[in-house]
Amino acid sequence: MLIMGPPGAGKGTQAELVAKRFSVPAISTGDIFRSNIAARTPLGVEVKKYIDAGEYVPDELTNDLVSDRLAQPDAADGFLLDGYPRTLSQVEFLDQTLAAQGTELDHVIVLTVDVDEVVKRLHKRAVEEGRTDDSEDVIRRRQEVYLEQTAPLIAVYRDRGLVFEVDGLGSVEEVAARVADAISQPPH
Ligand code: B4P
Repeated sequence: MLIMGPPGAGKGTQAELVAKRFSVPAISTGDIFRSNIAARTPLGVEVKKYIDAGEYVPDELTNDLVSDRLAQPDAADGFLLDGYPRTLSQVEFLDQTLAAQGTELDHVIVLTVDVDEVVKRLHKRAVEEGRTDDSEDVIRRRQEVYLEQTAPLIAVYRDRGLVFEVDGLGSVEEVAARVADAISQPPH
């Protein structure tokens, strides 16, 4: 399974709930990058400049990290990818990685939330959590990058019959119920 949507749509929030409910690991590239930044690892030092500017981390770095993570034993019986893939090259890499493991994607959950709402959520998060990529300029840049590079991926997965669009407006619990309902349906 994977979960997509614009920055601030609630991917991370919902991914944790899905992971618990379906007993699979949630693999968030954003979280992995942030923990590397906090621990000042070589990867963290390398990716910080991209994240702080609202740009995507280069595909090679992101792909290597995901393939290492997917090779770990806890991902053998299923996983939820949160915020990956975000580019066409990441989609192709993921296809190859999963094919090599003899598996494939089943559900692609796309959280839909309008721009005004995501900007409101990210401003709130900026106050509460102080994330360096939640400043006004960076939020705007992240929206642009999403529209340019990630939104087109929805059509790719829709052509494969994997997309389930879920309304991301409402309480966390309301959205979680819709996500669980989508996951319980077979691919189209
Ligand atoms: P991510 O960590 O994926 O961050 P995000 O898009 O901001 O957050 P998300 O949609 O998960 O929102 P959340 O649940 O937190 O990426 C961060 C950066 O890492 C990217 O910009 C990029 O630079 C880099 N990166 C990550 N993956 C990459 C990749 N594959 N390739 C290249 N670069 C990559 O929710 C947002 C806020 O809304 C929270 O405060 C939450 O509490 C609130 N919220 C959630 N649900 C709500 C609801 N129903 N109602 C009200 N508020 C809600």
